Amino acid sequence: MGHTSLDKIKALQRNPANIRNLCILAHVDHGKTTLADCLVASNGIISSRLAGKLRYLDSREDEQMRGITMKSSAISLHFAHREQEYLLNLIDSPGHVDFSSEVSTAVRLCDGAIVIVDAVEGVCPQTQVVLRQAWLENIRPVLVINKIDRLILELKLTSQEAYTHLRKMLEQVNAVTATLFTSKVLEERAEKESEEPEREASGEGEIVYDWSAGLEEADDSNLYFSPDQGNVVFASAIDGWGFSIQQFAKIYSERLGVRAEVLQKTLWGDFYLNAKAKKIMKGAQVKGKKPLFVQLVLDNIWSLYDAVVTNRDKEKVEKVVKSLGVKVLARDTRHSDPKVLLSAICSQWLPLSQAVLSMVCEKLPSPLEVSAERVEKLMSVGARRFDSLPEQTQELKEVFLRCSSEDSSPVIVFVSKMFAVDSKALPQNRQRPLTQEEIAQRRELARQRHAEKMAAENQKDQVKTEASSEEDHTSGASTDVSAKMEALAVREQSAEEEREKFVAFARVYSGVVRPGQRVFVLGPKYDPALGLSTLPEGCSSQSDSVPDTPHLSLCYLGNLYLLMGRELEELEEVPSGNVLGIGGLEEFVLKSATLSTSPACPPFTPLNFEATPIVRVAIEPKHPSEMPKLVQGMRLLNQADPCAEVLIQETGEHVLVTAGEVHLQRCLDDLRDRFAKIEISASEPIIPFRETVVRPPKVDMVNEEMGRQHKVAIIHQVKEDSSQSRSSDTLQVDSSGLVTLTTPNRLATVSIRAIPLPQEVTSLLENSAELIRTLEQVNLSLREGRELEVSPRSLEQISELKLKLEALLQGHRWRNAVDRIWAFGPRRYGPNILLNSVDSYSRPSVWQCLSRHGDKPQNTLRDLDNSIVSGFQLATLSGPMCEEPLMGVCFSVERWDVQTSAALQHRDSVEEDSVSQDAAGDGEGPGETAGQSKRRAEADCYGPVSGQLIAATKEACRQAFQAQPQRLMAAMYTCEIMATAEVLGRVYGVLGKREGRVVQEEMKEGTDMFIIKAILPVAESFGFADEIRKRTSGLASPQLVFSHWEVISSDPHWVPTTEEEYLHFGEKADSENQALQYMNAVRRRKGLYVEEKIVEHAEKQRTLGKNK
Ligand SMILES: Nc1nc2c(ncn2[C@@H]2O[C@H](COP(=O)(O)OP(=O)(O)OP(=O)(O)O)[C@@H](O)[C@H]2O)c(=O)[nH]1
Ligand SMILES: [Mg+2]
Repeated sequence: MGHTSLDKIKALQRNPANIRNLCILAHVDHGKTTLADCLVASNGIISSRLAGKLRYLDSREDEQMRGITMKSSAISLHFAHREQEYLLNLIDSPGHVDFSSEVSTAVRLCDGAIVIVDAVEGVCPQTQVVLRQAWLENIRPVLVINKIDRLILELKLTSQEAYTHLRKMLEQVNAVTATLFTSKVLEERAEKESEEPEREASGEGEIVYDWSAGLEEADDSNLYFSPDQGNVVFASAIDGWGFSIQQFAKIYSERLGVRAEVLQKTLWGDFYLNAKAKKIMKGAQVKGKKPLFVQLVLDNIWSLYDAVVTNRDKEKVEKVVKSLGVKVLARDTRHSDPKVLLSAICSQWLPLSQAVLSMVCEKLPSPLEVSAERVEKLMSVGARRFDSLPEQTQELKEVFLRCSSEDSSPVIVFVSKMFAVDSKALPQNRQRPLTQEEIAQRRELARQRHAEKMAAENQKDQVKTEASSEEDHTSGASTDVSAKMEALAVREQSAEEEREKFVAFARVYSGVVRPGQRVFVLGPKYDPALGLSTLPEGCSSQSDSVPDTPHLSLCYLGNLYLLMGRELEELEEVPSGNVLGIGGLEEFVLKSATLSTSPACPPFTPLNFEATPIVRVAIEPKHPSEMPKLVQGMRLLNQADPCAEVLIQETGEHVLVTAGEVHLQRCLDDLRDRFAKIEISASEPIIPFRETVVRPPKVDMVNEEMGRQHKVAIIHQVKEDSSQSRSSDTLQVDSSGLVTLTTPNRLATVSIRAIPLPQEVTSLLENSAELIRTLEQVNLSLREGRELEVSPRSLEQISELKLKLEALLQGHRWRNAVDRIWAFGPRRYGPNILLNSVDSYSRPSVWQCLSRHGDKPQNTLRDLDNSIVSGFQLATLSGPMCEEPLMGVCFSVERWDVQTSAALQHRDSVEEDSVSQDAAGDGEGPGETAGQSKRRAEADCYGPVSGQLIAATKEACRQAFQAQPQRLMAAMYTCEIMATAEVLGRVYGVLGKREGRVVQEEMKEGTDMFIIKAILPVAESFGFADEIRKRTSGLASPQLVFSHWEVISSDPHWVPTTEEEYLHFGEKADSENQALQYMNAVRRRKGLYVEEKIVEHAEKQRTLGKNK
């Protein structure tokens, strides 16, 4: 516990004004955990000598081995500042992209963040991501520029150069914030405008749009990082020092006799000291003077490093030590590593924890200062408007803002993740030091036991002498057995205890939580309006009987814990505004949840996850009999990791989906060592693909124009065979690719054509998935006759999406296409479109929510409309190439004839009656022709029409898809690699070998580093990071982030058809066809038929057919 007692922390927890909940965010390796070490050391939890080396919060073995953090962990620290005592709940987060979901879980529980930037590397991709995450959650950041020592020792910059470098870097960081801010202001402006459309419409004359309107009024001054604002600290965490401008302002105000406030404003910036006039003047750069920052701050540090590390000048060191007034131990001075002496001096002169923690206390908000905006955002799930929530719910906002911990306030708790702890590590199971009384008791017990034993032995001796030796032998064996049994029982019990226990990582937003309290668990779909109307008035989780309500369940809180890094301390109660651990929730909470005593509380908005889980592997136990253990283990893993997904596929495979290779490795280790405790084997990563169609190419594989070549005879044969097999009596495919299919009962016919979507449209749809989902929800509720309150912002976005689609779908073929969109798929929000091109059918548009209230759509849905949509959903979910989802395909329904089903069913049922009556007679109904009855009999044996239509639509889509040139799409990663010039060539080599391509290469200013941005197929990425690291001796280490899907240009169904192609590729075309290899690999994995030699529907053959 260090030198702060548990009682003190408990007392501090009661005063929210002096609590700071904060997390440390940064790109990987910028020094988060090292900084956390320094802060932890300031509380005496670890020795300050070990700070920076221990990485105390990286408690897992693999974290220590790899040197990266993999999970976020919290620790509570005490800090006294300006006669006030503060409680800091600090969360260290990982920087590796694979674990960015852990960052989301940390950010949600905090009010502020320390963002760290490496002084050499500057703003990196994850820096931008974390700044955005902080922004999206409305938490306030402060900046620490770390690793200043690298500027001195590695880059060997002069203090003046370093100042220029730092200024540029600060600009970069602020540029990221500026982009976020601008987009928000513009968004707000758009919202305001859409709320007052009438006023604008009635305005006279033209409306002149001023694009910057709103930007000028909005106050952004406290948003940016600036040393004179006091929200920037310059540091070297490894050497244990850090400072803010204030500290130097204070030091120099005494020495120079200038007011501290003046120095505070001028120490950073273009100011210099005019020694003659004894004045601080502006314009250092123009006049070629040393800026104050260089002269008064950096020069001191530079000379210290120079004396201690570079020159190891003993005399100078002594002088410096004396002038700084610090004490240095003799053994530090003599130490062979100059860094020891350096940190001994620095940690007294400019202690890092002091600088950072005072900045945190002054600049970061307390739980009392949560902004109203943030509360509304947390409480309004999805597209709902805050003011459309029930009144009782809106009243809770007040409670939030007060952060009240009175007993009368409702309890509101958010659990952002569940983490597993060894049950031995829980405080109630931990061995603690014994009190005097207990020791005495134990001694007494031991004495008694000893006495009994002695007595028993005496007895035994007597028996022994009396009984025969044989008997004695058996009795000895029986005691042996019973001892064994006992041991077994004990072992079982301990195995039970050894089980992983889950602790919820949570924060109290209102009220006081206590162990054993009964609270509601609000599911993500819980609707407070519905809950309040079904539950009796005044019902709370304490009420005796709570009627069943959807998405609402009750649970009892288990033990409460104070999170202290590797340790937990038990607490009796936790008031509002604190971060805590809650036990006993594993049955009720999967990954995250909102808990409350009031049914009016809405579930909080889901966490923003930046990472897309993309790497999947199938997992099997080494011994098949251990399957149940594996299933159980995977269930635990799923709960313990915010981002990992566990699925069971239709094939029965257990699949684990993770964010990347490193994450995968960690999940597998966890499964093996903690959750399943069995040997497991994981398959090769399963690589996702997408299937799509493209426009017929104009040139063939040897770049000859199509249709001019000498065709080779045998191929015709194949072509004809295949075309024959494709048409039957219910299926027709015409030369333009229009597929007409009749249901087996011949009552319905659909004609469908597959058209490739322009690439921009596909990516637009893909990026708008969330929005399309909202749109679907709105449409669904409209269809059911309910009105869903949608926030104007969502409506705005929807109409924006529509406009964008209209702009992208231009040309004859796409006329009115956007209005004719029938559905999106798969899963109703995917990147494929079902288009209504049936002339005789105008159906309500998917955009109907955009039309003003009042003018209800005139068109109504035709019967069985839904079957067509379902068929389309099924077809897009798995394509004909290798049963992977489709992407970027538009299915245009051009004909849809169906006998009006209502009439049909009616007639059917009437006829059925008459038939059953007639059955006893001559068999055929009176007015019924033979043909009709036959048809009806057929209709009966094929089942309901809706089902048939679904199947027919699905099949028609698949056939239409196959009538076009088909392509596979591969998932692509982007990566940014930082490498020095010497290893650049090797990086390129590795990229080239793995089919990666470089999209950008630039030199990082002021360093000899190159930044390479490259794109790499996921399929080729396994082991990439390791290979790069090995080939460059650890100098370059890339992080892979999923970027987009890309069409693989080669046709998997391609075979040579012309002489030139024969010459070039050989008869069987068995030279490399990447797409075919990928496709066959997937088919083989899925147990589908793999056709290795004979090719059926090659695009070249069809083209030939057309030109014949
Ligand atoms: N030169 C120098 N190295 C530092 C400094 N701070 C940290 N490091 C080194 O940078 C490396 C990464 O430090 P960590 O604290 O583990 O970085 P992190 O941000 O926690 O990394 P992740 O948790 O994996 O994202 C370690 O080798 C540290 O020794 C510093 O101020 N100067
Ligand atoms: Mg770390």
